[in-house]
Amino acid sequence: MLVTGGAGFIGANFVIHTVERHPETEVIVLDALTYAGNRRNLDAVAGQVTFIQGDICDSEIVDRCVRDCDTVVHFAAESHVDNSLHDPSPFIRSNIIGTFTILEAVRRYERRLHHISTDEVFGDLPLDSADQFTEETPYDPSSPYSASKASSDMLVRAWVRSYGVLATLSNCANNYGPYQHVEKFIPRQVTNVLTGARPKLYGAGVNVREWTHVDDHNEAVHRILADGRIGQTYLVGSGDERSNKEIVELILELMGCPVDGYDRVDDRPGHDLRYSNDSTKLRTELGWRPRYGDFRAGLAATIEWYRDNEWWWKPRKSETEAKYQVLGR
Ligand code: NAD
Ligand code: TDX
Repeated sequence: MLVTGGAGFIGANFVIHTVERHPETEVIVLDALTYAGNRRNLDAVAGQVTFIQGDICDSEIVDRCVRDCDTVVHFAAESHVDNSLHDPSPFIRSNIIGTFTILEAVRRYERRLHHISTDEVFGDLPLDSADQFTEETPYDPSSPYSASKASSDMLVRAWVRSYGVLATLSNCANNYGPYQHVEKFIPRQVTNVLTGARPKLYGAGVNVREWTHVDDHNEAVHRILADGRIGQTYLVGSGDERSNKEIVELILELMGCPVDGYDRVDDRPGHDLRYSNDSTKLRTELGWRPRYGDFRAGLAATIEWYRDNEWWWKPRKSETEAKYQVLGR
């Protein structure tokens, strides 16, 4: 199995999960080690996977890797909305050209592909409504990041239909868990508290996200690889929706701080209001259920992970906050 982006947050957790629960699978990781990738995310499986540092836009490397595997699980992407608003170009390159390069190799060698995507391709939902995204919701991306992911999904669908590529797709909402980069919402606030800084809430903090533990997302990917129907899209989501304000207050409470100890900063331009996935298809067709039903407990464990692994996040904290200072957030 070739795992692109296997040194990033979700990809590394996927590789660890795969080595632990599917030891018969031989894993090759292809990752460019951008600012978001970290070889040490794979320390737990050192010696058990093959690591290749390379760019998914490099057709020679991709060709060699795809030729040597049966299945490709494609996580590699530029993944942070704020970065895409500041400079969209790496998003166009890695997310669109990179996915095109993977698709051409998969087509050439007739390999099975699973493409990892996001619910952000659907745009957003009204606040305080019961609406949900489904597999049939029309695409309506808001940010350069989500537009580039929507483009990559469209390429995968076209390659399935026109060339018979054996691909499935999944679109998950926000993930949390260990090894998530400190630029993202939950790790940023937790490491702010750990470094004596105040959490930063965009705007009024009313925006709502659906939070899924990274291991639940990865279990869904394994179910789709095992029994998913070719050409199909599966939405992944825990059903646990929370406003950003609620999350910041919960982090502060769990870390023993006053719950109003945060700053309000400028809002993100084009900020999506609410995400919520209807994952009925994944649940009924493939029997998936989230194991991390208790968000509070999952968040507490994630906070503990960041407390115990300062060596992992500390070297990236100041450069990340310097980027936010440029953005005024
Ligand atoms: P991440 O930024 O933590 O990791 C991305 C990885 O891809 C890094 O290791 C990076 O080095 C690698 N990469 C980037 N560009 C590359 C290139 N051109 N060639 C090779 N490697 C490259 O991202 P993540 O949060 O783990 O997200 C993984 C995937 O899941 C992405 O496709 C993202 O769109 C999707 N997704 C993320 C979330 C979330 O909440 N984080 C939710 C739904 C979907
Ligand atoms: O400091 C912050 N303060 C804040 O209020 C940060 C970094 C974020 N926010 C808000 C913005 C969002 O409403 O928190 C929410 C979550 O922000 P992000 O962690 O940047 O995630 P989001 O933009 O929702 O996108 C995430 O989920 C879908 C991932 O980063 C994407 O890769 C995934 O596709």
